Amino acid sequence: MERTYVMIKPDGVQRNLIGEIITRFERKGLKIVGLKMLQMDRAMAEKHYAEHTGKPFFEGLVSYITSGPVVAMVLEGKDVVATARAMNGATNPANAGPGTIRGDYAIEVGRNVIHASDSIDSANREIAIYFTENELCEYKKVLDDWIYE
Ligand code: DAT
Ligand code: MG
Repeated sequence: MERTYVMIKPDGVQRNLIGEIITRFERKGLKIVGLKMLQMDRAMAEKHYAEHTGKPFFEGLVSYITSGPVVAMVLEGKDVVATARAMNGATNPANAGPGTIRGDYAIEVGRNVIHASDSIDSANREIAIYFTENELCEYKKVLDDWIYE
């Protein structure tokens, strides 16, 4: 089953959105297979956002993402990479539709509350930054048969 990396950013934690956001993914039917809170340091931020190194917003992005604890999670489900991206909404909350996390809870691109991997390759790379193999749980839920046919 496909996995993706999702992270509630420091503003999401500070704004008391942890429960709200996790609830959305749970209610969708996605399975949480890894979950923890951590404080990112600069090295971790540079690794996570390596593709954006040198861009005008990079320094602001690193300082924002290291400004407080984040909630890191791995979600599992059919097409979960695309599904989590769709649930998060557009990168700039101004373009994120209502009903998406960024559309409902954010205003500015530099405070957009949530991250999700943009491809299966990115997901594998990002999951490995935050989680060891034994921190990820493989388990069956009784509702699985009511979510998948
Ligand atoms: P996403 O988080 O939707 O995958 P991204 O990978 O293009 O978007 O960018 C990573 C983060 O960097 C994004 O969540 C917010 C910030 N960012 C992106 N483009 C930006 C811009 N033009 N100005 C300021 N911050 C930006
Ligand atoms: Mg991205």
